[in-house]
Amino acid sequence: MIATFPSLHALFGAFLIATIFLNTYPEFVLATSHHGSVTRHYKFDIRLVNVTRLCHTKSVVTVNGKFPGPQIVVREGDRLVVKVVNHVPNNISLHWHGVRQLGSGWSDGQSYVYNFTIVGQRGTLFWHAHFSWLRATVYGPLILLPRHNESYPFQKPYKEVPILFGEWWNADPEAVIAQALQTGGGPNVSDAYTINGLPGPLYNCSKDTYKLKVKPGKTYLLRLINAALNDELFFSIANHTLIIVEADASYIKPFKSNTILLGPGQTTNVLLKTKPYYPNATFFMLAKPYFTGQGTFDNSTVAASMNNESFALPTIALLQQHFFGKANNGVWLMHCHFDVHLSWGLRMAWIVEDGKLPNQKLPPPPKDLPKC
Ligand SMILES: [Cu+2]
Repeated sequence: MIATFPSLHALFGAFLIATIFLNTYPEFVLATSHHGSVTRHYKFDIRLVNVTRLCHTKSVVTVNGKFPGPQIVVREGDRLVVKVVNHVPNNISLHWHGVRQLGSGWSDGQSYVYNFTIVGQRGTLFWHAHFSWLRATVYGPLILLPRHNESYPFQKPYKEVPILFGEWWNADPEAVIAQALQTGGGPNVSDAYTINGLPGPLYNCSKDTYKLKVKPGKTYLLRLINAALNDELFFSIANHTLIIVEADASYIKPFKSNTILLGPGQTTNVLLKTKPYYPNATFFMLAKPYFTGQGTFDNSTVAASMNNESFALPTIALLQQHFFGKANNGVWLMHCHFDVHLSWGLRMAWIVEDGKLPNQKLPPPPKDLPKC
């Protein structure tokens, strides 16, 4: 829900909306500068916390007790060091979704100190748990600002606001997928979609709505992240047109749309221009799933797989050699970002071998890499 306030009240509202300051988060430990490039240190404690939605209270896995998780803010060219300490019984690993990880393939999907540099990317990405269905609650924004001396290739926004879409199960998502795998059927669908962790007013017994208070006649940059597990989502704001300026941490040629569709794992930046003067108006901000099938059990879907007999892993990475020529070697998991499909096995590994040039060789594993 979005509320437009006349300017007098707007000052108050401005304090309530999420804004981006680099040094104000408890999980942000310190930034050190070396030859102009900055290393930003974060500390992530994986903890169980009680969360109540739709009148159901349950213990959920979180980072630093937050649901959704804390946001990370870096600039292009920065090095990011995240120390992850796991205090819960579940295994966990974190995936830095969309980060190219050039030469830092070791820093993805392990549980230890992640250490990588943001190269040639700016925009919005996100991080999430990459173990079982834990990403239902373990996720947060990964905001890549342009370098210090660079500006956006579009109108400078008055404020920037992360908008995360998610799914809430009243039951434990780990139990939901465990039961589905046992029976062979589709997992129970979630009980609500959420915006910034809150289900909004359209669900039974829902007490929490995300409200973005805005000033009239200003331009806001909304950083949209579809962190839902199993659904493509349509998003729109009543009576407003969005200007899409970035997708998956790449600038794009801007275009206008009233509605956008985001698949799970996709991120995009949109500009929202608020109405000039609209006292006490509220506009709904809505996310709705794209849905064509019937029911959750479908044999042909269950059988879907990328590692069937018609496909064999190449021994050399032909695509890499032909099209990229960049050093991004290592072993990469490619998978559908619908978690239910991932659970059913829709995944494969890409092996990108070392090239001849020095920057095409994977460095040895860091000393602190956990042993199996
Ligand atoms: Cu992902």
